[in-house]
Amino acid sequence: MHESPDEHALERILGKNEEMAEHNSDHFQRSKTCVFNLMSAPGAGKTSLLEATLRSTKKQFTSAVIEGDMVGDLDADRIKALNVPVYQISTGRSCHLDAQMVGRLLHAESIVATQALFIENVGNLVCPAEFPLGEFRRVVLLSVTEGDDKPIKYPVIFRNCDLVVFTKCDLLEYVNFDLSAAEKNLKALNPKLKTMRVSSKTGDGIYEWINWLNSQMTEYQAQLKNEHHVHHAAH
Ligand SMILES: Nc1nc2c(ncn2[C@@H]2O[C@H](COP(=O)(O)OP(=O)(O)O)[C@@H](O)[C@H]2O)c(=O)[nH]1
Ligand SMILES: [Mg+2]
Repeated sequence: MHESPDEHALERILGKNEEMAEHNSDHFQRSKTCVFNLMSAPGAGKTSLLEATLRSTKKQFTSAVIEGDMVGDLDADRIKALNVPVYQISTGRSCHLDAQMVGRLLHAESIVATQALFIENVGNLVCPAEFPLGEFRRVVLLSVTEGDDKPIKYPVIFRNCDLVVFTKCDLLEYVNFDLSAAEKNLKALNPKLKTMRVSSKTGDGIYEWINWLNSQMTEYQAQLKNEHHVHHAAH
């Protein structure tokens, strides 16, 4: 069977993105910046989780944020209100961030200086999955209002991530979301995948999430020290 020209073009674009992502990753390693790429469907609670995280971790580590959105800077304003450095990327018609867009910010003062960099990707469960940005860890949020079948419908993003955070768990009693079925579906895709349950509204699970962030940052620094390069587990 012949591949269509479109498939060749897509392969080229993805290959170029991989190269750029490697380049970004090298820069982040030099400045010892531990990068988390947060992905989800629109409205799953990425900005809310970031707000809860930034409020609770001010004394633990320094943070900066990149906000990816097709248009507007509403989320960036929410982060700015917490006095955390934030950089907006408007993707226009593109439904995901790519490594080149992130690459333009590699020398930004607060990105070079920060210990943790959170990248809020464009809300979408399809396209961001194929475009690594140079991150150390990839996190996918799945809100309990979306349905426990989403890992089956969007396998690529859930297979290629390090952690799935079930969000809005305060709403569990109002929705038909079978957490153990969702976990089973995720383990079928990736047996090593870690999951956790949070509510940014009540604060439940936030402590465990922040512990996970701290453990990943410690691992990142240890890898940099011992091996002079880091492993991107999920890609
Ligand atoms: N009940 C509840 N609502 C939440 C929670 N987290 C976010 N939301 C709401 O969900 C909507 C989308 O949240 P947002 O953080 O903007 O999602 P994003 O588009 O993924 O960044 C907002 O109305 C939030 O108030 C939560 O833990 N519980
Ligand atoms: Mg948001």
